[in-house]
Amino acid sequence: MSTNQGNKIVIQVLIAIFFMVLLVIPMFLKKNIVSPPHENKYSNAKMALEYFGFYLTDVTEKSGIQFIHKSPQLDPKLDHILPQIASMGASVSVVDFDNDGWDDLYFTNSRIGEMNALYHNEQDGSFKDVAGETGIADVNGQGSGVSMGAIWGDYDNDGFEDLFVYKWGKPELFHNENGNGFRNATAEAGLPEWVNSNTALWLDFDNDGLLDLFIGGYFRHDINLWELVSTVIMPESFEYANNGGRNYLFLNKGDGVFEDITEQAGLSSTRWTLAAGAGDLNNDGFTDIVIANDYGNDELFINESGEKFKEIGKDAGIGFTPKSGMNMAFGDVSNTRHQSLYISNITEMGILLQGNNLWKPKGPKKGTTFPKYSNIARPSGVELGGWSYGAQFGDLNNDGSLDLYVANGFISGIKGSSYWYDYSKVTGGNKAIISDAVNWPAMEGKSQSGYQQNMVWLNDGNGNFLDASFDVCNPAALDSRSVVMADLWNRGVLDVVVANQNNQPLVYRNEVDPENHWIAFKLEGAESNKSAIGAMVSLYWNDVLQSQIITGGIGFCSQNQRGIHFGLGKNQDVDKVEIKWPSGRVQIIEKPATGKIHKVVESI
Ligand SMILES: [Ca+2]
Ligand SMILES: [Ca+2]
Ligand SMILES: [Ca+2]
Ligand SMILES: [Ca+2]
Repeated sequence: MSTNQGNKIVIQVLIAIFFMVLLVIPMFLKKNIVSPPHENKYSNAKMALEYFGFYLTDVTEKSGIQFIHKSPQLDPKLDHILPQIASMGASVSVVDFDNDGWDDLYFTNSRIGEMNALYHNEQDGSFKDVAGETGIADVNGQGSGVSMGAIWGDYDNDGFEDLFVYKWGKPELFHNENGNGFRNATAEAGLPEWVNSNTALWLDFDNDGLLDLFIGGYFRHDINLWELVSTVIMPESFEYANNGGRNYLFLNKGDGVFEDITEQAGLSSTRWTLAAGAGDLNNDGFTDIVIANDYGNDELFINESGEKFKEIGKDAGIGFTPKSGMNMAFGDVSNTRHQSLYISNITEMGILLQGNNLWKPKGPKKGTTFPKYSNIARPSGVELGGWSYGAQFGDLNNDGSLDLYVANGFISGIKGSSYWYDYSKVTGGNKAIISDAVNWPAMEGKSQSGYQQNMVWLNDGNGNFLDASFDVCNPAALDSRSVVMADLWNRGVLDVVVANQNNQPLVYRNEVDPENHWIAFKLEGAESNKSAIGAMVSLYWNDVLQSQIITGGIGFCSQNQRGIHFGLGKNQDVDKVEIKWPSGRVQIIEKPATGKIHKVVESI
């Protein structure tokens, strides 16, 4: 190596360090970070059952789910950073599309010409792909963009769950024809021609019994990633980018038509939205929307009487400290009736320590009607993920407290390589440099936060979480994206399904200590929307109270089972369940029997 070359390398390293420092300045730095202990203490099922009350078995092969996600191939002008741009799209959503009482799974694919899959639950542990025959496989056609995720909701209240597929491309709505197939209802729905979206939600924001539709934008809506007019498509900043795709709120008119009411509803925002959740967070009977944004601040839109929304992220505490928000999960983590919010971000030891956020509400701030949140991720033990995407709460061991599964891993490229140093060259640039893709250093097959394990965090009952990732399963180290929990075989336990970028999904069958009891509810609205999306279910037992909200999409590009599952620990008796329907009705069932799934229709 010549002296010249040596100097050049030293300068490059110094520049890299300089930009790295710039990158982390607005982020949350912490001292003495210790990696989570990953000792394989209880490596067998018996021990896991004894110490943690459950274990997860990988049953992907047995399930017959052979779906393989393929990431987008885009305009050749993006080839040098394609793995980075094309890093999303592996998604999974849970639906019982044929109302046979068994949850089915829908996976999205993200390459032109590749098929999405609808796996029908055959009830014997296996699943069968019926997407082709039902008409919802072929949605990634030339010129129409590719799928990023899907949500299910019964928008016409005919008793069958309908499908909305959000894409980098043409959004598509499919009407469920009595569980026998799907009719493409996009043309009459009045949806936009093109949205580059990574999240959407079904929600009834005005409580009229008709599900409305929220779509979050990532890239600007006027960008066709296959036919770029310009390479100036990237965020203008890593911390305060406001040049992402616009968000949309569509009012369901009841006749299959959706009206764009974004502006009058106060939801105009052009941040880089990656995840969103909807639920009544301030207990006024109206569904609020909370949004996780990449390259900037997260947002909380409080619903003002079903007429419009007011963004109060900063006042509520969650709208500070710009990070890389990639997930939104709701969980009553300390059984206080209030939903905490879990937003995933990026943690790369020694480089970027944003940490994931667990926002816990502390009751209304003085003079306001909305909660004030504080981030308790660190004391709760759920701060340090990796390059985290999807995360979901659910009581995995039925002990009465919500646990957390987090998917990690960005790009697993050449082993031992790292794009982080190259990355720092652009992250320190000015607006003009950052926003033009041509300035981003070529990836050349390198890894960036690749080969990361997913995490399973167990709630100890006080809202403190223990890392049991290596104890309760063989944790995946794929580039995992979306995660769902569902009782796939109606056994009273939550199974876990993970969608992986450029890979097969993982299906985990959960085996839970049979001494831990449970109860579950499947709701059907009458005056409220039939899917009961937005309903809050509060369960009272043994001086404990836990609330859960039925969501129309939650996590990262995912949707959990529609039913609500509660673990009860050793308690066999429940005092009551209180259901607050979106219509405003409160329905109470005294002493419901445990160990069963209750079907509850809204009583009017
Ligand atoms: Ca089914
Ligand atoms: Ca329907
Ligand atoms: Ca509505
Ligand atoms: Ca638990």
